[in-house]
Amino acid sequence: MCGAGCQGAAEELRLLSDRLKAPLIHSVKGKDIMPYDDPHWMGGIGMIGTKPDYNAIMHCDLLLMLGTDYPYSEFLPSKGSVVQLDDRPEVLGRRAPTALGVLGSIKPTLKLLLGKVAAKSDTKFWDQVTKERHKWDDMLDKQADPARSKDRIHPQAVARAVGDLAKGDAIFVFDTGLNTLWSANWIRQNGSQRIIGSFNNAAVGTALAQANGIQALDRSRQVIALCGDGGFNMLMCEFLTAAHHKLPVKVVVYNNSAFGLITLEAESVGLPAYKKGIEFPNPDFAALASACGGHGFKAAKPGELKAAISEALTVDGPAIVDCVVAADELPNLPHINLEMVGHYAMAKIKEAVLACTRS
Ligand SMILES: Cc1ncc(C[n+]2csc(CCOP(=O)(O)OP(=O)(O)O)c2C)c(N)n1
Ligand SMILES: [Mg+2]
Repeated sequence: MCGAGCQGAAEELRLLSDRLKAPLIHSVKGKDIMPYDDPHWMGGIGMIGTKPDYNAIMHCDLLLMLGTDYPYSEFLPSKGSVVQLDDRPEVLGRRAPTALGVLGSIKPTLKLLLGKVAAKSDTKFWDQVTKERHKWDDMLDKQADPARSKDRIHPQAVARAVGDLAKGDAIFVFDTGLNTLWSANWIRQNGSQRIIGSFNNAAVGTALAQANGIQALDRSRQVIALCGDGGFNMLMCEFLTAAHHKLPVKVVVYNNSAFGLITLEAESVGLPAYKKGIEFPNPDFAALASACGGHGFKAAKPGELKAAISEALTVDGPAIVDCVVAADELPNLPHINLEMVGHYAMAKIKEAVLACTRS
């Protein structure tokens, strides 16, 4: 399991993976280290991840945690068949009980390890995870197909279109919310692209500001901020900064007229979502872009999506693409327990009762 501490160690990771016949999985902060399509790179874990990887973590003989302080312990083994390697001593054993904690940087330590570790020949576990991974990818493909609905754009299709149309060395900046799940699960990075975000803080609204900072450091590189509408509205003034300083950032807004993740968070603990506080009207984002001195595009129907994104990516200067997306889209849950199902059902019942009693 590879985190951001594995940056620069892709070659050693591949060698170790081949030697041990061990699938490589990653935290979202480690996602950009290898191409999505590399057969070693099986995907992410947790909500930004896959069911095959959840199964792999829970059923492996040994989990090797490399340069990661992944915080969601419920997605990690609880029984201690874990060896953790990191150059931050305070993270060793912090998220999951470890059989062994090793202090060291990833690349040099993997080089030492490769000199000692014997090759395995049994590919059963590898084959199983690979097979499940291909099935999972097929499902993701279907969910992102722009032709899935005639009149509605599904947010997965937005992420996939941005990923497919971006330049080979683009930098994607993810915001926080449901949109993080769409971007992180559906963008297929190529190994040279970078992915940046407020991943530990999960600070909503910061993607565009980060994108401006990145673009100011390197004006030649394509920088794409993928924002929720709530997050964009919180810090929309940063688009003016982009226009003022001639930073050609591209902003893709997932427009669901809501703080989408908050609905899900409420329902997952059995509370009815407080729609008055969650839903909101939006400005015309394309008009806003022009008013600030940038370029504005809008996609409200599936047929408009690719053209809007591709024009925004090729236009000279900062641009916003307003993507009107289905607001009722549910993310894939790689692992569900009965308690979660119960809470969700309870929230839905409460919402139905409230809807009847209020009318
Ligand atoms: C600065 C900040 N404020 C509030 C939150 C809590 N929060 C997490 S996700 C979210 C909703 C974001 O809504 P939006 O940007 O529209 O994204 P969506 O979930 O709809 O994709 C909020 C308010 C946070 N993480 N950070
Ligand atoms: Mg939203």
